[in-house]
Amino acid sequence: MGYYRNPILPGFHPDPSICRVNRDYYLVTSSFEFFPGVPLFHSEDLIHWEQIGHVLTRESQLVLEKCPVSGGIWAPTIRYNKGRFYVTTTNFSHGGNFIVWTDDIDGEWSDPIWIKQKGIDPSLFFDDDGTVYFVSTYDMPDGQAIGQCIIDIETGNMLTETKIIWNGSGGKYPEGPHMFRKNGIYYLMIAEGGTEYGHMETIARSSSPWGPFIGCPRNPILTHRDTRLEEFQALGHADLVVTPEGDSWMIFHGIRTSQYMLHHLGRETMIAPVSWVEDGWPLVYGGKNITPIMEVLDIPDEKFVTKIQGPDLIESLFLDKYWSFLRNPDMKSYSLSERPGSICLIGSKVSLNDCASPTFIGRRQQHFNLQAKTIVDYLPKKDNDMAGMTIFHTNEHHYDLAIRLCNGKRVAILRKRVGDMQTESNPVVLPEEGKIILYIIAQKLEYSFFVGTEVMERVQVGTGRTQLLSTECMPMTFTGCFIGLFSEGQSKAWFEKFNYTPN
Ligand code: 6LW
Repeated sequence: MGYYRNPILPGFHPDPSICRVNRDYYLVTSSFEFFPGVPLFHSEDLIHWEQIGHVLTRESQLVLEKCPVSGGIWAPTIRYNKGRFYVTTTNFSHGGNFIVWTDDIDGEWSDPIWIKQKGIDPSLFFDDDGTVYFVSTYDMPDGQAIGQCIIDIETGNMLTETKIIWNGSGGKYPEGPHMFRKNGIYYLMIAEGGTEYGHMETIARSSSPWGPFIGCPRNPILTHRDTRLEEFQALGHADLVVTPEGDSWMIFHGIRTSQYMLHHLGRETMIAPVSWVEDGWPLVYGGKNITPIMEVLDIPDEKFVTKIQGPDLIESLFLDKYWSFLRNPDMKSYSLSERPGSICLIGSKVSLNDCASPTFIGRRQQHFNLQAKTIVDYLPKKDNDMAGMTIFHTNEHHYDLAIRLCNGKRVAILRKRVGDMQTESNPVVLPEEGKIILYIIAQKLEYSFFVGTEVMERVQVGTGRTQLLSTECMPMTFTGCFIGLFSEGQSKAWFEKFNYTPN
């Protein structure tokens, strides 16, 4: 009996896709308005994952200018064929569907090869005869279906018209399609029901990649839509991978609610074993519900399963793989050279309240309970200058522990922006100069914000409910909370170290 913990990629890591090369697994997730785009992960055991970088690291690959909240990069697919990795995805706010490729998974990826077929959630299927199929959602006058064409993988040219190949099992929003071939049969797996609480995964099969596709009699093969108390909800948007030993596993995303029907960490990547039963259809985790601790029998290789992982101490260095900017950053606003061991954030007129690219660098919040801490050297010069640490979901939903001037004095305040409301806490007066320590303590229902110095006991500045940074409390968002550093106005803020410690 072995155990592992879901989610395998906690925090805002939605729309996962996976491929295998020999004994190495690679996984990508969507990134929307954040830059770099498409986080890229590696694993040797499907359970432990390490981020090795991003796929879209240049503005020539990823234009996010004026990208709205949850615009930008929607669902990606990663595939490997004849020595080359491919990722196809959608820039929802700039250009549509495209493919990038690399022959070195640790190196740079190509510039986009644009694909004319519309829709979202593109995927690639390389058939044994060398044909390359491009499949995505396809908008019809009366709804959405799954559309497919054949493409030239070198040029992206469509070699056939788009053909509707399946409408799904009847759920709304058939999307997230992936085509597989097993024992000569073509399987088409999709998500339906929308990415909220009605989300589900369904599958169909045919003797031809063009259909007709007949749905699995046990559809949906994965859902928590009818569960009331399961911690995980909104399961769907899956991809499949087969181990070298021939075992099948399914990755998908789901949410962990902080309280009834509210979540603030975004959609998180999970995994479950799949068995192919006598009727030739897949059975996910034996038909059981997906749980935080997964029990797995008969693992062919013990290394696939690890005992329950304790929380890891994540001490992030700056500008390493974990960190993201909002939209395309002006790199003149960031400097690692001014003071060794510090990052300098130079503010601008753009604030966290703007749908633009403020001076901000953040990492995904991946745990309900944690402490984040940073040390900042910051002397605001003007009344509107401020810098500090933020819990950021969108430009209309963020809590900012900020240092600013108030009646000529340097103070710490908690600025809370929720929708069309904004409040500022009573100021905590700080020493006129010297480094300040900022702390955020996150719990499932509440964030607490503190300030201190090497000599001053930390003082609470304010609190904020996770409820009001939850996806359900804002216009559509597909992302999740970040813990970030920011600077607004002309003054320079030097941040030293950044500790993210799950409790
Ligand atoms: C993704 C699609 C979806 O492209 O949400 O609701 C989109 N379903 O599958 C963004 O995650």
